[in-house]
Amino acid sequence: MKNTEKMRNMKVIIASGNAGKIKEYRDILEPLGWEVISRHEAGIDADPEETGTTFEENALIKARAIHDLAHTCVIADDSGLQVKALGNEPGIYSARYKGLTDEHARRMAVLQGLEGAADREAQFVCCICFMEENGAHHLFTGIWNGTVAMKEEGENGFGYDPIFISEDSGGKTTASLPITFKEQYSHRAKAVRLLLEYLQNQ
Ligand code: ITT
Repeated sequence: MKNTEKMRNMKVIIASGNAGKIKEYRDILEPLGWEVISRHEAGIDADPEETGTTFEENALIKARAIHDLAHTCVIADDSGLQVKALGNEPGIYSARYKGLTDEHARRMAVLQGLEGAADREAQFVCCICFMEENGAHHLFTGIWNGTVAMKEEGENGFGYDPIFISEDSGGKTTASLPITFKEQYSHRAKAVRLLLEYLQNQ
């Protein structure tokens, strides 16, 4: 089978419990003909502990845990916001920053941490671990540079989108822009593009 044909018939489980991430993978991959199945839809309720110290390690942990149960192609995603003036925090702890369970509270913690800071530089990082049916894995990382806004703005997206202003957004927070903007420019879109390039060249 030709690669282009194979690429149109991919079936993959997204090893994530994050509805925002899963939606973004669907929005990018389904128009390409991929069958995108969430962990939940696959009937898997494993939520592996993220014991790694890097995005790459955690992405691999998540991919392997789901692959061990499903034995099929898996995409796992470890991602987060690194804020320079906060020593690159929240980073790999973005989903549990300061032990806070609420997304709004975590955004406020970042904004408070930056009170009075001149440097609001930040970047979103997304590491994808693509695990093949045979268990071989490949890592792809996308980075999206920007700054942290002075306050929350916008309703779209998830997580830190209401406080992230990417360098290519004309000064608007990601959450204020149409969803299609992220599909094209985000850290996740960049990592997916690297994955697609890899598959295309196999
Ligand atoms: P899974 O591990 O089940 O995939 P999670 O939300 O716990 O879900 P991570 O450990 O990778 O995933 O944490 C990622 C966090 O980083 C996420 O919860 C958001 O707070 C933030 N984040 C990542 N990508 C983001 C994006 O595109 N927009 C806004 N926030 C994002």
